[in-house]
Amino acid sequence: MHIHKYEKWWLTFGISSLVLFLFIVGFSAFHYGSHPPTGKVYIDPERVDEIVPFNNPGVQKVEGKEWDYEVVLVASAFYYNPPEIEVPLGSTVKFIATTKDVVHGFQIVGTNINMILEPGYVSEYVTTVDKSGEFLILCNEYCGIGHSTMTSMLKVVE
Ligand SMILES: [Cu+2]
Repeated sequence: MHIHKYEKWWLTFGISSLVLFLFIVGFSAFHYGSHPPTGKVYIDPERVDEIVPFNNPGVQKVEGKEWDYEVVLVASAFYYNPPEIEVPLGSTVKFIATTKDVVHGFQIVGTNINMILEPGYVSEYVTTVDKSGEFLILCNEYCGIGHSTMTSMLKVVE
């Protein structure tokens, strides 16, 4: 069978890009641990305000867990509750977040913390805060007319 040389180049290009993309997906999943929401916890998005722990959003000190603080966060168009988070430097923090309406993002600018919040799912992330200062939290999933104003602030204090 004869294959034209341009056809060969095109096949080589196609197959190489596929292999490259699969490698990038695999590398970010296994090396950086990026993955979709756990899928372990489901929640009725219409009843978020009544369901523990989302009935009481905010920062809570916890004992006997692998982390020191839990930050419970509810996103809805177009704000985060709580609007401001304060945690001490060096503490291990677990973010537990969900959304009441549409898909929102949760990105802490200047860090690699970046979660997608989907209605009906709970997104979680555990991290140790080792830099003090104020970090902007913003929504990076287009969610409607007020999307650009949807922000919160993480304060890491000494
Ligand atoms: Cu948004």
